[in-house]
Amino acid sequence: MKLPLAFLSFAMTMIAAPAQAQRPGFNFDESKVPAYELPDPLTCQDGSKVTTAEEWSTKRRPELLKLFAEFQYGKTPGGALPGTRTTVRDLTLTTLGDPARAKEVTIAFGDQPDAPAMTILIVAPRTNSAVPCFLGLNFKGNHSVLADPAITLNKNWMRPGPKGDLAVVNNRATAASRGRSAGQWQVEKLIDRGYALATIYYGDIDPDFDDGFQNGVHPLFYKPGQTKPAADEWGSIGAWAWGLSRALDYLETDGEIDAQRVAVIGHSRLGKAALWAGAQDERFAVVISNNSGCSGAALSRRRFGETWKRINTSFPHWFCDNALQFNDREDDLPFDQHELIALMAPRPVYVASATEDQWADPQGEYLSALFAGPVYKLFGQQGLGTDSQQLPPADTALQSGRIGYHLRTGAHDVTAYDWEQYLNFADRHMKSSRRPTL
Ligand code: GTR
Repeated sequence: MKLPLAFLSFAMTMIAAPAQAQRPGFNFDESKVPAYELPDPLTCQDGSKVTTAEEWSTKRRPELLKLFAEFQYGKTPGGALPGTRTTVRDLTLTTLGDPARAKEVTIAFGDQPDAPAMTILIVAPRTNSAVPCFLGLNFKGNHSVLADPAITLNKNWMRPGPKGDLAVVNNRATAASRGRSAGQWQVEKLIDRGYALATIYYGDIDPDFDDGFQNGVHPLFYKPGQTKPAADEWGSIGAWAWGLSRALDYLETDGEIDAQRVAVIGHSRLGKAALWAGAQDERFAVVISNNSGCSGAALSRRRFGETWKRINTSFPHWFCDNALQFNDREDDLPFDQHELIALMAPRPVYVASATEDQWADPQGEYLSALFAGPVYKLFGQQGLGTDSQQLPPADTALQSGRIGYHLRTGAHDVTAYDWEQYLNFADRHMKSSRRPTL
């Protein structure tokens, strides 16, 4: 699939990058996107062509998964750990009123007293039947998702906010952070529409800083004598994705949640984690990437906004060490991110961008969604429902097929508008039907 130089310059005139998005040394000019050739999702490494859904599922899909693991996110060394301890604490929320019930489920990974533990906050509509659920990691603690005093204030290490912000002091959350991210989660709206929310502070699984993988869940998997992941083993995104699958293990045992109808969702770096979780774990019925950008939904070869080298330099712990080999060598990558989107097929997947989020390359996110389409077609499913390489107008959701997309007006964020689209998409694909059959 060869894309001519600057074929999209017309499209980008519609969403000129705002000044604050420009970072020196990075390209925000569509006319300067280099010519590039994308790998074909339907051509195997041995050159053979995939022509059936079965060939995709048995040959090409495993091959691609392996490549993404080996050269980007790192291999996940294991599944559920033996000796996991689960404790459930019911909560009485005073902020949402009677329509909701809530609990905190703490899963300690191992029987050591200091074993890493993640707490899933579950808020669900009060009904007699199991409900569909959105599962996502949060940035600031479960207590930030809803300003309700019943929710435990997270005590784990946390990245600081902007200077002077008292929500996080000395890398610990304070009471000022309660409800801080409520706008990004829209819990009331979810409950109203009949969905549960299950959410986990991502730092419970692996704190988001480069410590050579001494904390978080990585050490639990070290072989005797091993002190850090091997060059092809998981970084933090791999660990966060693993945590999402462990949360789904729990949801499968929770009679209040319909585990056949769980949408995994994430924003930004956690959008990257949601995509990697959805790619590896086909139990996720729907996968949603909100502004995931570089190493998430955006095509790496476009080198628009954040680049492969930049992300591996700023956040080396997110990826495996092998990823460094491709710094400034995007054209040599054995995959591109449209193939990550294709790994969800035939399950519904949604990619969302924002006009001011040029760092995340909305055009590259859109093209990934578009170019995953041929794999959906193999399954007799429609992808985006258009062949146009031009970004759709802002605030117009494409939802006719199994790949959804919208470009929201505004900044790098998750807003009520985004949730409205995700809920519509979930209604279409999860509300009345069970997980689409593979
Ligand atoms: C940025 C990073 C992006 C995105 C974002 C976030 O600094 O460059 O790739 O992941 O962080 O997660 O907030």
